[in-house]
Amino acid sequence: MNDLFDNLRPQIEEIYPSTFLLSGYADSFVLLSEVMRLSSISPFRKMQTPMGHYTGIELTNCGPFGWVSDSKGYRYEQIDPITNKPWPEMPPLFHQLAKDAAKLAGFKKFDSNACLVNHYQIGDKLGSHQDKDEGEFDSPIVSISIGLPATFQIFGKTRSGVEKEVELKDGDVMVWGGDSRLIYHGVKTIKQDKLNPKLSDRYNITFRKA
Ligand code: MD3
Ligand code: FE
Repeated sequence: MNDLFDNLRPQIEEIYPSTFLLSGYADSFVLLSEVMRLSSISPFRKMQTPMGHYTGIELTNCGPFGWVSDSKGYRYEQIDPITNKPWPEMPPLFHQLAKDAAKLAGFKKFDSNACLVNHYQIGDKLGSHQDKDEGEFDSPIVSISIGLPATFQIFGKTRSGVEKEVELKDGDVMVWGGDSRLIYHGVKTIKQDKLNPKLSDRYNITFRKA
C-alpha cells in the first residue's frame, strides 16, 4: 500500500547483487564536523603505495584498527604511524549508524572495528581495486558519502569492464556483503558540481571489520 509514511522510511535499493543503496540516509552536517574533529587528532595524509607512488586521495582513520599503506604493503594497524598513538576513538554515532545501515540491508549485528575516512578533491580518482586486507569477508562494508557527488564504478569479478555506475550523493550510504564483498570497484575522477560550484571536497567514510 502506498501509505502516508512511505517517505519517512529509508529508501533502500539493491543496485547490484548484495549491494544496497540507502539514498540520503546520513546527516552529513553532523558527520562532517566529527570528521574535522577526528582529523585534528590523526591528520589526513597521502599514503605511499607498495610501488612507491603516492595516492592523490588523503585518508585518516578512527576506531581500533586503521588502514595504512607503505613500502611494506597494505594492512591494518592499531597505532597511527604519524602520531605514534592509537587512532582516535570511533564516535559512537558512527558505529551505530554503520550498524543500523547494515541491518536495514539485512546484515545483522555488524560490529565494525575499523573506520577509514577518504578525502577527495576535484581531479582525484580511485582506480579499480578489491578490498581484501580484512581478516574476514563475512561482515559487510558500509560506506557514507559526504560533499561533492561521485560516480562509483562496479567492475564485478574482474578488474576491467564496468558493469554498473552509481551516482553517490551527499548523505548516501551503501552497504555491501555476501557475494559482492570482493568485487572490483572504483571512483571516477571527481568533478565540480554545477549545482553547487563552491563545493570543493568529497569525504567517504567506510566501516569494516578488520
Ligand atoms: C564495494 N572507497 O576506501 S567506498 C575504499 O568512495 C573505497 O572512497 C570508495 O573503495 C570511496 O576502499 C568507495 C565504497 C566501497 C567500499 C568497499 C567495497 C565499495 C565496495 C568493497 C567491496 C565492494
Ligand atoms: Fe575499496
